Amino acid sequence: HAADAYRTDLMTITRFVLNEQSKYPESRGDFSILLSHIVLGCKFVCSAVNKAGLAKLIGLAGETNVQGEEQKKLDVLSNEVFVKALVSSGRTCILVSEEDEKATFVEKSNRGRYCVVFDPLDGSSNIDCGVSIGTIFGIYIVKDGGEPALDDVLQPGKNMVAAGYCMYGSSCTLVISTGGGVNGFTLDPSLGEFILTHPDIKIPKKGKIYSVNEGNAKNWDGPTTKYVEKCKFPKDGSSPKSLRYIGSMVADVHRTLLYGGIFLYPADKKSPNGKLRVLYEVFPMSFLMEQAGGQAFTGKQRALDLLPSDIHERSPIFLGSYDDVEEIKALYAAEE
Ligand code: AHM
Ligand code: MG
Repeated sequence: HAADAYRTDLMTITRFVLNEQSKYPESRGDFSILLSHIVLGCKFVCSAVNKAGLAKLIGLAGETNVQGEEQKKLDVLSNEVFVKALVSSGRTCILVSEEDEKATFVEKSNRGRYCVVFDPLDGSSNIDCGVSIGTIFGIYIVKDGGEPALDDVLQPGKNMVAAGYCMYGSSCTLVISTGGGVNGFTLDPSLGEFILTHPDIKIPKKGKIYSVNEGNAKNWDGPTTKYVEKCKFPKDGSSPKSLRYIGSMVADVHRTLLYGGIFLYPADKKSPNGKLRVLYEVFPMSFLMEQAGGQAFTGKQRALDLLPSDIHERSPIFLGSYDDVEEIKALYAAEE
Protein backbone atom coordinates (compact mmCIF):
# COMPACT_ATOMS: atom_id res chain seq x y z
CA HIS A 1 0.00 0.00 0.00
CA ALA A 2 1.14 3.52 -0.73
CA ALA A 3 -0.08 4.40 2.73
CA ASP A 4 2.53 2.11 4.26
CA ALA A 5 5.37 4.07 2.72
CA TYR A 6 3.87 7.45 3.50
CA ARG A 7 2.20 8.37 6.73
CA THR A 8 -0.90 10.12 5.59
CA ASP A 9 -2.40 11.39 8.83
CA LEU A 10 0.12 13.99 9.93
CA MET A 11 -0.07 15.52 13.36
CA THR A 12 1.43 18.93 12.70
CA ILE A 13 2.20 21.28 15.55
CA THR A 14 -0.64 23.59 14.44
CA ARG A 15 -3.15 20.74 14.46
CA PHE A 16 -1.87 19.52 17.81
CA VAL A 17 -2.17 22.91 19.49
CA LEU A 18 -5.59 23.59 17.96
CA ASN A 19 -6.75 20.24 19.40
CA GLU A 20 -5.36 21.13 22.82
CA GLN A 21 -6.88 24.60 22.79
CA SER A 22 -10.32 23.34 21.80
CA LYS A 23 -10.52 21.81 25.28
CA TYR A 24 -10.91 25.34 26.59
CA PRO A 25 -14.25 26.82 25.49
CA GLU A 26 -13.05 30.36 26.20
CA SER A 27 -10.11 29.89 23.83
CA ARG A 28 -10.14 32.43 21.01
CA GLY A 29 -7.37 30.86 19.00
CA ASP A 30 -4.95 33.59 20.06
CA PHE A 31 -2.42 31.13 21.39
CA SER A 32 -2.44 29.12 18.17
CA ILE A 33 -1.79 32.29 16.19
CA LEU A 34 1.04 33.31 18.52
CA LEU A 35 2.59 29.87 18.25
CA SER A 36 2.43 29.88 14.47
CA HIS A 37 4.51 33.07 14.52
CA ILE A 38 7.05 31.48 16.87
CA VAL A 39 7.19 28.47 14.55
CA LEU A 40 7.86 30.78 11.61
CA GLY A 41 10.79 32.32 13.50
CA CYS A 42 12.17 28.85 14.26
CA LYS A 43 11.94 27.79 10.61
CA PHE A 44 13.71 30.94 9.49
CA VAL A 45 16.52 30.53 12.01
CA CYS A 46 16.82 26.84 11.14
CA SER A 47 17.29 27.67 7.49
CA ALA A 48 19.74 30.49 8.28
CA VAL A 49 21.77 28.22 10.61
CA ASN A 50 21.90 25.49 7.94
CA LYS A 51 23.12 27.95 5.34
CA ALA A 52 25.51 29.75 7.67
CA GLY A 53 28.69 28.07 6.49
CA LEU A 54 27.81 28.56 2.85
CA ALA A 55 26.35 31.99 2.94
CA LYS A 56 29.10 33.34 5.15
CA LEU A 57 26.44 34.67 7.44
CA ILE A 58 28.80 34.07 10.28
CA GLY A 59 31.17 36.77 11.35
CA LEU A 60 31.27 39.79 13.52
CA ALA A 61 28.28 42.09 13.38
CA GLY A 62 29.16 45.07 11.26
CA GLU A 63 31.76 43.15 9.25
CA THR A 64 31.40 43.47 5.50
CA ASN A 65 31.47 40.64 2.97
CA VAL A 66 33.21 40.56 -0.41
CA GLN A 67 30.34 42.46 -2.02
CA GLY A 68 30.85 45.15 0.58
CA GLU A 69 27.46 44.45 2.14
CA GLU A 70 27.04 44.62 5.84
CA GLN A 71 26.71 41.18 7.40
CA LYS A 72 24.65 40.39 10.41
CA LYS A 73 25.74 37.93 12.98
CA LEU A 74 23.32 35.03 13.16
CA ASP A 75 22.18 35.89 16.67
CA VAL A 76 21.41 39.48 15.71
CA LEU A 77 19.53 38.26 12.63
CA SER A 78 17.60 35.67 14.65
CA ASN A 79 16.58 38.28 17.17
CA GLU A 80 15.23 40.59 14.46
CA VAL A 81 13.24 37.78 12.93
CA PHE A 82 11.65 36.76 16.23
CA VAL A 83 10.86 40.31 17.32
CA LYS A 84 9.20 41.07 13.99
CA ALA A 85 7.30 37.77 13.90
CA LEU A 86 6.06 38.23 17.47
CA VAL A 87 5.02 41.87 17.06
CA SER A 88 3.24 41.16 13.77
CA SER A 89 1.29 38.30 15.34
CA GLY A 90 -0.82 40.97 17.01
CA ARG A 91 -0.98 38.72 20.08
CA THR A 92 1.92 40.03 22.17
CA CYS A 93 2.34 43.05 24.43
CA ILE A 94 5.82 42.67 26.00
CA LEU A 95 8.91 40.97 24.60
CA VAL A 96 12.09 40.23 26.50
CA SER A 97 15.05 39.00 24.46
CA GLU A 98 18.53 38.07 25.57
CA GLU A 99 19.76 40.27 22.71
CA ASP A 100 17.99 43.44 23.84
CA GLU A 101 18.93 45.28 26.97
CA LYS A 102 15.42 46.65 27.43
CA ALA A 103 12.04 44.97 27.12
CA THR A 104 10.02 45.82 24.01
CA PHE A 105 6.52 47.15 24.62
CA VAL A 106 4.33 46.49 21.62
CA GLU A 107 2.36 49.42 20.21
CA LYS A 108 -1.30 49.55 21.12
CA SER A 109 -2.51 48.90 17.56
CA ASN A 110 -0.65 45.57 17.47
CA ARG A 111 -1.11 44.55 21.06
CA GLY A 112 -2.33 41.21 22.43
CA ARG A 113 -2.38 39.46 25.81
CA TYR A 114 0.85 37.46 25.69
CA CYS A 115 4.33 38.31 26.98
CA VAL A 116 7.13 36.35 25.36
CA VAL A 117 10.60 35.95 26.89
CA PHE A 118 13.21 34.37 24.65
CA ASP A 119 16.80 33.71 23.77
CA PRO A 120 16.70 33.79 19.97
CA LEU A 121 19.93 31.88 19.43
CA ASP A 122 21.43 30.34 22.53
CA GLY A 123 24.89 28.81 22.43
CA SER A 124 26.00 31.08 19.62
CA SER A 125 29.66 30.63 20.54
CA ASN A 126 29.20 27.15 19.04
CA ILE A 127 28.03 28.34 15.61
CA ASP A 128 31.40 28.35 13.89
CA CYS A 129 32.08 24.68 14.58
CA GLY A 130 28.65 23.36 13.65
CA VAL A 131 27.48 22.30 17.11
CA SER A 132 23.74 22.27 17.83
CA ILE A 133 22.30 25.55 19.03
CA GLY A 134 18.76 26.61 19.76
CA THR A 135 16.02 29.10 20.52
CA ILE A 136 14.46 29.08 24.01
CA PHE A 137 11.13 30.74 24.84
CA GLY A 138 8.60 31.17 27.61
CA ILE A 139 5.13 32.71 27.49
CA TYR A 140 3.15 34.60 30.14
CA ILE A 141 -0.29 36.15 29.98
CA VAL A 142 -0.49 39.82 30.89
CA LYS A 143 -2.28 40.56 34.16
CA ASP A 144 -5.79 41.87 33.64
CA GLY A 145 -6.53 45.57 33.55
CA GLY A 146 -4.22 48.53 33.20
CA GLU A 147 -1.29 49.15 30.92
CA PRO A 148 1.20 46.32 30.42
CA ALA A 149 4.19 46.85 32.70
CA LEU A 150 7.51 45.15 33.43
CA ASP A 151 5.80 43.37 36.35
CA ASP A 152 3.90 41.32 33.78
CA VAL A 153 7.14 39.55 32.82
CA LEU A 154 8.79 39.67 36.24
CA GLN A 155 6.70 36.72 37.38
CA PRO A 156 7.73 33.33 38.77
CA GLY A 157 8.28 30.67 36.14
CA LYS A 158 5.36 28.63 37.47
CA ASN A 159 3.05 31.33 36.05
CA MET A 160 4.17 30.63 32.48
CA VAL A 161 1.39 29.34 30.26
CA ALA A 162 3.83 27.69 27.85
CA ALA A 163 7.54 27.16 27.33
CA GLY A 164 9.74 25.44 24.81
CA TYR A 165 12.85 25.34 22.71
CA CYS A 166 13.82 24.65 19.15
CA MET A 167 17.09 22.86 18.54
CA TYR A 168 18.97 23.39 15.30
CA GLY A 169 20.89 20.13 15.12
CA SER A 170 21.12 17.14 12.84
CA SER A 171 17.40 17.73 12.58
CA CYS A 172 15.33 20.69 13.69
CA THR A 173 13.35 19.75 16.79
CA LEU A 174 10.76 21.82 18.61
CA VAL A 175 9.89 20.77 22.16
CA ILE A 176 6.99 22.50 23.85
CA SER A 177 4.70 22.34 26.85
CA THR A 178 1.49 24.25 27.43
CA GLY A 179 1.20 22.79 30.91
CA GLY A 180 -0.19 19.36 30.03
CA GLY A 181 2.99 17.40 29.45
CA VAL A 182 5.80 17.83 26.94
CA ASN A 183 5.69 17.08 23.22
CA GLY A 184 8.42 17.10 20.59
CA PHE A 185 8.03 17.89 16.90
CA THR A 186 10.56 17.47 14.11
CA LEU A 187 10.68 19.71 11.07
CA ASP A 188 10.01 17.86 7.84
CA PRO A 189 11.97 20.14 5.50
CA SER A 190 10.14 18.88 2.42
CA LEU A 191 6.81 19.96 3.93
CA GLY A 192 8.04 22.88 5.99
CA GLU A 193 5.93 21.50 8.85
CA PHE A 194 6.78 20.37 12.36
CA ILE A 195 5.42 16.83 12.80
CA LEU A 196 4.78 15.20 16.19
CA THR A 197 7.63 12.73 16.64
CA HIS A 198 8.06 12.66 20.44
CA PRO A 199 4.60 12.50 22.04
CA ASP A 200 4.32 12.93 25.81
CA ILE A 201 8.02 13.01 26.69
CA LYS A 202 8.79 11.72 30.20
CA ILE A 203 12.30 12.02 31.61
CA PRO A 204 13.70 8.79 33.15
CA LYS A 205 13.33 8.89 36.95
CA LYS A 206 17.08 8.46 37.37
CA GLY A 207 19.87 8.97 34.85
CA LYS A 208 23.41 7.85 34.14
CA ILE A 209 24.77 11.15 32.83
CA TYR A 210 25.87 14.39 34.46
CA SER A 211 26.46 17.53 32.45
CA VAL A 212 28.48 20.46 33.76
CA ASN A 213 31.43 22.68 32.85
CA GLU A 214 34.00 21.03 35.12
CA GLY A 215 36.57 23.63 34.19
CA ASN A 216 34.91 25.79 36.84
CA ALA A 217 35.39 23.17 39.61
CA LYS A 218 38.09 25.20 41.39
CA ASN A 219 35.47 27.83 42.24
CA TRP A 220 32.48 25.63 43.11
CA ASP A 221 30.74 25.56 46.48
CA GLY A 222 30.64 22.50 48.78
CA PRO A 223 27.42 20.79 47.66
CA THR A 224 28.24 21.03 43.94
CA THR A 225 31.76 19.71 44.55
CA LYS A 226 30.39 16.82 46.64
CA TYR A 227 27.75 16.00 44.07
CA VAL A 228 30.16 15.78 41.14
CA GLU A 229 32.57 13.75 43.27
CA LYS A 230 29.69 11.33 43.92
CA CYS A 231 28.98 11.09 40.19
CA LYS A 232 32.58 10.00 39.58
CA PHE A 233 33.30 7.97 42.73
CA PRO A 234 29.96 6.64 43.99
CA LYS A 235 30.25 5.10 47.45
CA ASP A 236 27.00 3.12 47.32
CA GLY A 237 28.26 0.48 44.91
CA SER A 238 26.52 2.03 41.89
CA SER A 239 28.38 2.70 38.63
CA PRO A 240 29.96 6.09 38.03
CA LYS A 241 27.96 8.41 35.78
CA SER A 242 29.11 9.44 32.31
CA LEU A 243 29.99 13.05 31.63
CA ARG A 244 28.47 14.76 28.61
CA TYR A 245 28.84 18.50 28.15
CA ILE A 246 28.29 20.26 24.85
CA GLY A 247 28.24 23.80 26.24
CA SER A 248 25.04 24.57 24.37
CA MET A 249 22.13 24.60 26.79
CA VAL A 250 19.45 23.49 24.35
CA ALA A 251 21.49 20.47 23.25
CA ASP A 252 22.53 19.55 26.80
CA VAL A 253 18.97 19.89 28.11
CA HIS A 254 17.48 18.03 25.14
CA ARG A 255 19.75 15.05 25.81
CA THR A 256 18.95 15.21 29.52
CA LEU A 257 15.21 15.21 28.78
CA LEU A 258 15.42 12.19 26.46
CA TYR A 259 18.10 10.08 28.17
CA GLY A 260 17.78 11.26 31.76
CA GLY A 261 20.47 12.55 34.10
CA ILE A 262 21.27 15.98 35.41
CA PHE A 263 22.37 19.28 33.88
CA LEU A 264 23.96 21.80 36.19
CA TYR A 265 25.19 25.34 35.88
CA PRO A 266 26.02 26.06 39.52
CA ALA A 267 27.14 29.21 41.25
CA ASP A 268 30.86 29.65 41.63
CA LYS A 269 33.15 32.12 43.35
CA LYS A 270 33.53 34.13 40.15
CA SER A 271 29.83 34.12 39.25
CA PRO A 272 27.81 33.81 42.47
CA ASN A 273 24.56 33.69 40.48
CA GLY A 274 25.79 31.21 37.92
CA LYS A 275 25.65 32.11 34.26
CA LEU A 276 22.24 31.24 32.92
CA ARG A 277 19.43 33.78 32.72
CA VAL A 278 16.31 33.26 34.79
CA LEU A 279 13.59 34.47 32.43
CA TYR A 280 14.53 32.95 29.10
CA GLU A 281 16.90 30.09 29.97
CA VAL A 282 16.28 28.78 33.49
CA PHE A 283 12.47 29.15 33.58
CA PRO A 284 11.53 27.60 30.23
CA MET A 285 13.86 24.63 30.74
CA SER A 286 12.66 24.16 34.34
CA PHE A 287 9.04 24.30 33.17
CA LEU A 288 9.71 21.56 30.59
CA MET A 289 11.59 19.42 33.12
CA GLU A 290 8.75 19.53 35.64
CA GLN A 291 6.19 18.84 32.93
CA ALA A 292 8.24 15.79 31.90
CA GLY A 293 8.33 14.49 35.48
CA GLY A 294 11.75 15.84 36.44
CA GLN A 295 12.79 18.65 38.78
CA ALA A 296 14.61 21.98 38.66
CA PHE A 297 16.36 23.46 41.69
CA THR A 298 18.42 26.62 42.18
CA GLY A 299 20.49 25.47 45.15
CA LYS A 300 18.00 27.23 47.44
CA GLN A 301 14.51 26.57 46.08
CA ARG A 302 12.33 25.17 43.32
CA ALA A 303 13.47 27.11 40.26
CA LEU A 304 9.93 27.94 39.09
CA ASP A 305 9.20 29.69 42.41
CA LEU A 306 11.90 32.32 41.84
CA LEU A 307 10.60 35.86 41.53
CA PRO A 308 12.99 37.73 39.24
CA SER A 309 13.52 41.43 39.85
CA ASP A 310 15.48 42.13 36.68
CA ILE A 311 14.74 40.85 33.17
CA HIS A 312 18.32 39.68 32.64
CA GLU A 313 18.82 38.23 36.13
CA ARG A 314 20.86 35.00 36.47
CA SER A 315 20.49 31.98 38.71
CA PRO A 316 22.35 28.77 39.43
CA ILE A 317 20.39 25.79 38.10
CA PHE A 318 20.29 22.01 38.63
CA LEU A 319 17.74 20.25 36.48
CA GLY A 320 16.91 16.81 35.20
CA SER A 321 15.78 13.40 36.44
CA TYR A 322 13.69 13.46 39.62
CA ASP A 323 16.01 11.26 41.69
CA ASP A 324 19.21 12.95 40.57
CA VAL A 325 17.93 16.40 41.50
CA GLU A 326 16.72 14.95 44.83
CA GLU A 327 20.36 14.08 45.61
CA ILE A 328 21.68 17.56 44.99
CA LYS A 329 18.80 19.00 47.05
CA ALA A 330 19.81 16.77 49.95
CA LEU A 331 23.42 17.99 49.74
CA TYR A 332 22.30 21.63 49.87
CA ALA A 333 19.93 20.88 52.75
CA ALA A 334 22.78 19.23 54.71
CA GLU A 335 24.86 22.38 54.20
CA GLU A 336 22.36 24.60 56.07
P1 AHM B 1 25.09 32.41 25.58
O1 AHM B 1 23.68 32.86 25.87
O2 AHM B 1 26.08 33.52 25.63
O3 AHM B 1 25.17 31.60 24.31
O4 AHM B 1 25.53 31.48 26.81
C1 AHM B 1 24.69 30.48 27.24
C2 AHM B 1 25.38 29.17 27.06
C3 AHM B 1 24.46 27.99 27.27
O5 AHM B 1 23.94 27.55 26.05
C4 AHM B 1 25.36 26.97 27.89
O6 AHM B 1 24.66 26.10 28.73
C5 AHM B 1 26.34 27.79 28.65
O7 AHM B 1 26.36 29.06 28.05
C6 AHM B 1 27.73 27.22 28.62
O8 AHM B 1 28.56 28.02 29.37
P2 AHM B 1 30.09 27.65 29.63
O9 AHM B 1 30.77 27.87 28.34
O10 AHM B 1 30.51 28.59 30.71
O11 AHM B 1 30.14 26.22 30.08
MG1 MG C 1 21.82 32.40 26.00
